[in-house]
Amino acid sequence: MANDASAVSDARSPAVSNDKLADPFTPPADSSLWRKNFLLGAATASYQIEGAVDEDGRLPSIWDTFSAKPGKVLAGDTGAVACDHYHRWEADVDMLASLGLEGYRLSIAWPRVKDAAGLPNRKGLDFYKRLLNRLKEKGITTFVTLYHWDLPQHLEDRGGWLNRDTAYRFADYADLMSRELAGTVDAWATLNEPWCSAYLGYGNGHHAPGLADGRFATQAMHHLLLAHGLALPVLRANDPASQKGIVANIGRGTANSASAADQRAAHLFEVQHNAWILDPLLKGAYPQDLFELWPGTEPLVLDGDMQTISAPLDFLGINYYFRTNVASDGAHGFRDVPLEGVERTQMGWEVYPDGLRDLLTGFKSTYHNLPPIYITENGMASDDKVIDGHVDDTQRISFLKLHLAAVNQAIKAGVDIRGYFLWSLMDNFEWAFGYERRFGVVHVDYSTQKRTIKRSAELVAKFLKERKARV
Ligand code: IFM
Repeated sequence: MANDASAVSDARSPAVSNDKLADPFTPPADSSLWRKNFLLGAATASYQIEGAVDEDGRLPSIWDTFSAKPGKVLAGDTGAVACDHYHRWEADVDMLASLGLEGYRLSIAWPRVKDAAGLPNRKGLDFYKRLLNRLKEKGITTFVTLYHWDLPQHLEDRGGWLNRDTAYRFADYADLMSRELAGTVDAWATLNEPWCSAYLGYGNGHHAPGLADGRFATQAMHHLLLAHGLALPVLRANDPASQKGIVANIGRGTANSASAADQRAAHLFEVQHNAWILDPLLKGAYPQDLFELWPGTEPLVLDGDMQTISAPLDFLGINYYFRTNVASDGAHGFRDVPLEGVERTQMGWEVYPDGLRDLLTGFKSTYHNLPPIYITENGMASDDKVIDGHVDDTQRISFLKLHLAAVNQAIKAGVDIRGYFLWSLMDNFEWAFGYERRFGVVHVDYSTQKRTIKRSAELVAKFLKERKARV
């Protein structure tokens, strides 16, 4: 691990920043990222880029409803138009291919492909067929997420993820999609970040549908994980050649002091962010510490549910962004203690690549059945501006280099990591923060829909070209 740590500081050394203008991105010659089979791609999600929310029979989603409510999204933004990707998908695929990106992770809008009676909506299905066929023609590896938060509103009206039936409706939806799209999808992810759906959507109300109750959060999580577990065998039966997995966001919690109480607080932070999802998936049980943190919130679990949830995965998608420094709250929990003098992004999130390495190596020792990993999201928001036709997103270039160095260290420490997706291909609708926060490696001018390749994307493209040219 000593060598690994020095590799991180090497990546942050003055030598790197002096090199900024020449090439501040390309990984060192001994990095595993030079391996040609290490997939490098970019990710997006349906509601964040597609727009066209009422075209071709698309039904309302919980995010249409939520974002229409005053005060829920910054500046009253909604996904109604977003990046207009529904109409501009061909040019967007050309742009992706022109950057040499090898993988594309997209999500399907459930309300676009089924009508309220649960019957297929051909026009919506055709959109994804065209898109995936074109990606395949371009030789791009396709990762498709079935649920990236845009639940059909009519299902929310019947209780959403608080209603066990939604898990069965999800399995039906997975059945339709995998029958229709088999052969064009290299990897299926059932859910994106169930932590966000359950905790932000039902626990604190910051996301759609905007409910706030701890018991709701744990029950919604159980139904989300059940939905995942019910969908897996369906995907396996309909599309045996593809990989099947799930995507979890993970958070690093560090203790504000060496005191036992603060160490415990950091542990509980990670239980709440990571073990809450990973333990049921990989150990077949919820972590009991979660219910010390949130007493009385045990979900209703029926016989057989945990076996369904913990069926083997072909891959685990990991989304990582930042760490949280915490101290004991003096009772059963933790409180955030923001650190001074650390580098932060436009979101206020700390730039902390070591957290990614440490979590990945920690998971390898905690979960003996840890599946192969793809980093399905990593990136940062910055207030990027187009100046003379260019976007010089210096902080993002350094961020990506540091996080890819952390991934390389985890690989060298024995974690089986097979690829990395930039979040995001282009600036998009950043949920409760609307369009103000720009996560893309491509800039989007929302008044004209003009795309401008940022410097970070140019450098990633340069690296991919060099890697491809190597014999
Ligand atoms: O934009 C989101 C994405 O939809 C899910 N993961 C985190 C990203 C940045 O907040």
